[in-house]
Amino acid sequence: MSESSERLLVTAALPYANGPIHIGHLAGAYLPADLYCRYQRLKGRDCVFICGSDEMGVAILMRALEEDRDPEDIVDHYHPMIRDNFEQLGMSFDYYGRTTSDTHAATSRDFFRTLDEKDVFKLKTEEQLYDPKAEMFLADRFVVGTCPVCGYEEAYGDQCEQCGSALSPTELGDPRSTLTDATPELRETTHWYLPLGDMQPDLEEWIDTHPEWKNNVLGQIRSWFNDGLKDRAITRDVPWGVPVPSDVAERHGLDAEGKVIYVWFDAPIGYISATKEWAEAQGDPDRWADYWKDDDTKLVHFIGKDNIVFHCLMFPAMLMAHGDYVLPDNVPANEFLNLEGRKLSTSRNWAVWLHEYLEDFPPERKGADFLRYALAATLPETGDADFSWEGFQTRVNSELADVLGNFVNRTMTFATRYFDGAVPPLKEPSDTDREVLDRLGDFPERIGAAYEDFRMREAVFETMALARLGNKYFNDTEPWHTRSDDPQACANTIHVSLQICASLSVLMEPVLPQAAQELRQMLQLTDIRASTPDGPGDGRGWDEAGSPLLDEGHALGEPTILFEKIEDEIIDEQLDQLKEDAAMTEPTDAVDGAPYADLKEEVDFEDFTKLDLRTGEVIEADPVPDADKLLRLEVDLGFERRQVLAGIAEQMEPDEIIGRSVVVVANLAPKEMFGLESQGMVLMAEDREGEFTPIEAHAEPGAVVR
Ligand code: B3M
Ligand code: ZN
Repeated sequence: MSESSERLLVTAALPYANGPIHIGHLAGAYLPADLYCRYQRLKGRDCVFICGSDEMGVAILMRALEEDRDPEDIVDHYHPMIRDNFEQLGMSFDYYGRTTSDTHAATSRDFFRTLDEKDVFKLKTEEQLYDPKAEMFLADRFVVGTCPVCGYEEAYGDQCEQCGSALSPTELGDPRSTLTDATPELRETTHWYLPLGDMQPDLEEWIDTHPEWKNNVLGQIRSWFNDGLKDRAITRDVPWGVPVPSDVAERHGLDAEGKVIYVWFDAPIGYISATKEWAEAQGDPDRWADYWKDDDTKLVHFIGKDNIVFHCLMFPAMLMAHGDYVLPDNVPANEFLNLEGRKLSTSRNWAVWLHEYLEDFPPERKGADFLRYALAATLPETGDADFSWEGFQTRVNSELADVLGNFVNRTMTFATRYFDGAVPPLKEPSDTDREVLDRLGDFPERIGAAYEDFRMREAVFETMALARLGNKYFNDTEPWHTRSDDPQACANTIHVSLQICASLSVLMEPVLPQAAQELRQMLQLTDIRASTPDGPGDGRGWDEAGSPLLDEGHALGEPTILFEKIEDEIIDEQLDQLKEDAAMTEPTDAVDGAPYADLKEEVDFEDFTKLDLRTGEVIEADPVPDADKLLRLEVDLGFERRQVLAGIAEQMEPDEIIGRSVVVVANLAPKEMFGLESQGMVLMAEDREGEFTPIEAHAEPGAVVR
């Protein structure tokens, strides 16, 4: 961001209030956003950090139906839980709202009305499936039936889990309502569409002005553009959501009854409504508009990669069409976090849930700092990353305790024991002393540049580098020797080390806010600007932390142990618990008990010889936009190349399959999925846990398999 900007408005994706939050959520959006905001506040910038619960939409309704509760009960249960967990982990939101608020309903409906009056939307009338028993239309996941592509009988209305094809509910054979099991009937219904297709040129032009965005983000956007944006329905016939305004429906001679605004239309508007509520709470109700309507605002959305299309294309399209609002300046989306080498999964309960983590590692024992640090050091910024309990322990013990904690502790202990707990004077500093103070001066800018650029891992690494520098300096100057040989040299070492501690207490605050406070307490360092919205906005801050912050003779407080190490048993317990919970949730995980697939009917030899199996080498592999499960493979069969779509994207990275020698069904009728033709099939072994392994041929491409 440019230095000249007057104000920053930072948002983190609004989590669905339909379940607890896990570390994957934290690493995707919330922690990087919080690091960024705390840094900006320490810089003295006007930075407002907005978040809240996403409480509308089908995700909430599905959960309510599963648990046989009202949607209101679901969100009333999870909203406070999520909000409190965030607070315990130190997320420094200026405001945490919820999309069931009156302000939100009014703001979304006004936005919808404005766009309707500007004739931005298209209206389309189509036949959709209707459940006569439940008396409602069956959107997306409320209907199952037979997949027209692969014949799988439990395909959902929006997607077949077996072959990954994107479907629409009316394409299913033998459709059934998941609500009542009734056979749905076709009924006509009219919906509002956002014509993203028509808006593509404007969006492309705008995206072109942001070559500085992260590669993973621009890559996804380009692939959406290449496929051509499609119009998106932005209303639904479901009984939970922000109601379509009746006057808007009447304008078109329609009845708004039963129609709600699609959750991905209202949720991003939630950022605006939460900013309004924040301004209201500040006693300055109009102030929200400064952040949304003044060009001197930089709007930054922190999200996980699954939300890119909504924040980089759909919401900006809405904002452009409206005309009164600023567009995002950056959308630094993160990739996914894995856990112990496996994909995090809510349904398989393969996750570290924040509410459970906080019980075992409570904030009072710096559980928040531990997790913030361990995650920040491994954020999935450029590709997927892995969290492991052993890695967590190493970060805490070998980095926080052994490097940072140790440096602070030896410095404080020396100052207390040998210098009466006061900052000794610096006199005739040696070259080493001077050089270290010089180098200290570079840290704020170096760490800051990484934060500005959304390279959070690097910022954390550079912060730790200051503690390492401190330790090395302490070792090199050997104050335990100079204490008797050369008392002034010893005083100089402790003086300089204390200055490094003081600077660290500011520079480490974004990632370690608890330890930073405790360290300042030890140093009795006051007059420091807060990194949170509630603390003092004036005082010394980030830039001042490059120069000595403590005066000679300044009285220090009592030394304390900054970080307690984590014992092996604690880590083993976490691992056992994780595996136990997953096994309980997914009994088939225990392979011993999992059923073997039934044998199919007998075929004769002639039938078998009809299959033409060939070996091939995978030359290219890339994700298929919109299809979470599919990889597009380019396979060399020796005599020709084939494009094959394989439903393995959730199990394998493209890199893992490129270069492998595989077996291809070469005479399978081609079929189209997601606008791409699949010209064959790559054979995979599926084990009882549902894991795929490619059948490897180790023969030259084109060899006949029989
Ligand atoms: N609730 C999806 C999610 O939690 C959605 C984000 C809304 S951000 C405006 O990933
Ligand atoms: Zn299918």
